[in-house]
Amino acid sequence: MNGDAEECLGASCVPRTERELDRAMLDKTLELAELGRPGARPNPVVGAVLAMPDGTIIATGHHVQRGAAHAERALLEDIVDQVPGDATLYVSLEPCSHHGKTPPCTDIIIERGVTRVVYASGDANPDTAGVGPAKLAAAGIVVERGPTSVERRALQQNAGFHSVHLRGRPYVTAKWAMTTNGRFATGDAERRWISGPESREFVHYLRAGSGAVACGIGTVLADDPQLTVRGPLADRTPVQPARVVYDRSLRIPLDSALVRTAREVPVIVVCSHDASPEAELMLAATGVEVWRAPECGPGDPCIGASSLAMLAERGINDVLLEAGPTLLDAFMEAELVDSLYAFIAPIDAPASEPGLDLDHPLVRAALEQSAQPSGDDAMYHAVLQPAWTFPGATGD
Ligand code: AOF
Ligand code: ZN
Repeated sequence: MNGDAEECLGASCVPRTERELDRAMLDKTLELAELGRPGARPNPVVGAVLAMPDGTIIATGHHVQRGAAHAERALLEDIVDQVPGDATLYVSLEPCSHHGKTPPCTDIIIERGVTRVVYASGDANPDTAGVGPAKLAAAGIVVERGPTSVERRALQQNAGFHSVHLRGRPYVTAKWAMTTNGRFATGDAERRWISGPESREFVHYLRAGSGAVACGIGTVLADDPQLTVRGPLADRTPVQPARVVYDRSLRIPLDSALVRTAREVPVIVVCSHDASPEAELMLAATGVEVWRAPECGPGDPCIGASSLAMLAERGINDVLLEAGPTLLDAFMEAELVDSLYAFIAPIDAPASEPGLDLDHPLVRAALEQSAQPSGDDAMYHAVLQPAWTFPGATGD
């Protein structure tokens, strides 16, 4: 058995056709939820559908932006009359029951006379977890959770949100581009980029959905990156991701692009507990936040769990790790890579260039997946730590 809705044995069980409708409608809520990316960050992306038993969709909604109406409320506020008695409200996340920046969704669901609610995954936020469904059920509403396979996809859709609540740290996605022989540099002064324009545009989409983009000091010294969302997505990204640099001994240059723009988009530099106080003062004067990792001493890459917990405390659910081979390897060794995107360009580079061996566990994890074309590159995506495996996740 795959864990999905059980075989229909008793008189009270839901007929297969109805379950298929539930699955299709929940799939639709997951699609709608994606429209909220990147605006909803750091809130979860959520979609909602109101449908009749014959599959007719009456209304849809999604959570557009933090502080704006939740998906269910956005949908129900658009409906002038009472909801038809036999309609079902489908939501990709359990309806909330708490007062946050917006009022509880349970209130409007009850007010509008909804009789059945089906949701895809639970909400890990302790302010509301489990309370909404109980409140709706107490009001006489039929409340069901969807099939496990949809639930797992819904959890993965908000992996960072669930990660922060259930593991106390952000979800870490490693991204890198390499040549067919695993090199991270072309060795060709004429060719700056390894991956093509389509891949680089996709990386801006990944950045926009992340609360922070991180790299190591080696990348800053070699490439002087900005790590911001640029291009067409920039206007749709209400809050740029923070930039995080793992820089044990505070070598980051004061004239680097990151430091120069630290007052526009936050820069957090993670260093060892004994890094130079003078360097810290100079960086602080430019608006950079220097964070001393308590467990990080000489020779350590300072990537320990405490620095990730610090990012979670700052409302960062997802970290996109755009690091070179050394830091990527350290994260992998520490079992801190949750998912990855690898872009492989159809070129070779001299073996003397830095890179990862093709049998490195990260590269192997990527190459085990089937490739998707991304312009001339091949894109590999692997999930190493699915959100439904987090302790306490509803889909485990
Ligand atoms: C829902 N539907 O569409 C979303 C939910 O500050 P607030 O009021 O926006 O509340 C944010 C919390 O509400 C968030 O942490 C999560 O627990 C839940 N998000 N819930 O019923 C939605 N976005
Ligand atoms: Zn809500």
